[in-house]
Amino acid sequence: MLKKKDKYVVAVVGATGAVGNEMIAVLEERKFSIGQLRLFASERSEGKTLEFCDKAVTVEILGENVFKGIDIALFSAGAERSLHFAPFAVKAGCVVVDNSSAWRMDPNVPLVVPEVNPQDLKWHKGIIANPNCSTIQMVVVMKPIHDAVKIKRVVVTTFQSVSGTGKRAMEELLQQSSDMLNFKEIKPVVYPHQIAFNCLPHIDKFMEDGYTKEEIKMVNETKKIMGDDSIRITATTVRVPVFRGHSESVNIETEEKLTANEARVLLSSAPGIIVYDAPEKNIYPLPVYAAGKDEVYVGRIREDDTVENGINMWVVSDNLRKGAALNAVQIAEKLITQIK
Ligand code: NAP
Ligand code: 3JN
Repeated sequence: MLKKKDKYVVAVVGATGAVGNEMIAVLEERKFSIGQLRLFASERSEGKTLEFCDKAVTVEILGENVFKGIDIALFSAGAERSLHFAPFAVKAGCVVVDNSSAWRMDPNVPLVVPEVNPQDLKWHKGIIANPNCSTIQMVVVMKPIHDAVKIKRVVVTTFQSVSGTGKRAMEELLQQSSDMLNFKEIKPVVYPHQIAFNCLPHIDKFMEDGYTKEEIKMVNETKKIMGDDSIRITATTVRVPVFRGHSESVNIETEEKLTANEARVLLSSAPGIIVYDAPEKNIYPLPVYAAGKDEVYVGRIREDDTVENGINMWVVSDNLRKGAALNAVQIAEKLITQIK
């Protein structure tokens, strides 16, 4: 179990990846009380160094016996690695904050967004799961609305950037964009189709019922985090040629009426949210402005009069920060403040 210390030994597993890189940056920026930072990746990264607080830290190869002496491990090396290695970390006395889908729906593992369900951290047994990026930015906005007027149903469509797929996908968008502009042939590798100048209604694999796994994740994770199985949710997830920042069109039906103005006031005072909503001045959230920021941006708030109590909004956040690295570091920060 985690003990109160002045400084902690923290590990980033998957340190060389898009999320891992961001975790290192967020730990530094937020001055997390770190005595030693350990970085892990695959054999491919052996000998590499990454910078943390102006010092080069050597990347180590992940293994079952590496966790002795580590207090907190932030995992982002994929679900397979999390499933296999997290139990070894816990056995060595480490608390794992896992960014993958491996443990999210395990009833013994809390799935936490600090603005929404920090109370769930109290019952962790060594592993805490970080939700999917698209779920995180949506539940941050749903929480104050649910508390005020109870949400009955949500219809969400996402517009997800390529950084959600990782480093290779970012390189693919760059390469294809350049090839297109130079009249060269496009060769899709990471995605099944061209991503430059295109939209793909396909994130993660297709399930038997025609939904994608990403869509199912959004539905199941939202109910678990909100602690309410009665909320009905349907999702369509789309990959768009944006480097960083996921956008979502969210339609919410509530038990009681919430006007657009009331929603603006309510969301403005909620933690982690910035209401950016003045369409008459062309002011609405955009991924290019949300990139690199910590908050969830909400705009285009309008009433939906096709149902008794409905509201539409446009929600944008940096998927690598609040959607992944920042949320994981915030969980770790909350954990250490809760140690008695
Ligand atoms: P990425 O850029 O492809 O990076 C993958 C990382 O995992 C690299 O550091 C890689 O190390 C490491 N890795 C791969 N295989 C490994 C192995 N056998 N042993 C040790 N390390 C290994 O991917 P990413 O975008 O950072 O995403 C990483 C994971 O984070 C995803 O698979 C997903 O589970 C999770 N994720 C979560 C969210 C979210 O919504 N919360 C968003 C994105 C990603 P090498 O460089 O040595 O190959
Ligand atoms: O595609 C996105 O925008 C988010 C991707 C998340 C992701 C990518 C690969 C594997 C996940 C995730 O967090 O759900 C996973 C996974 O762990 O299953």
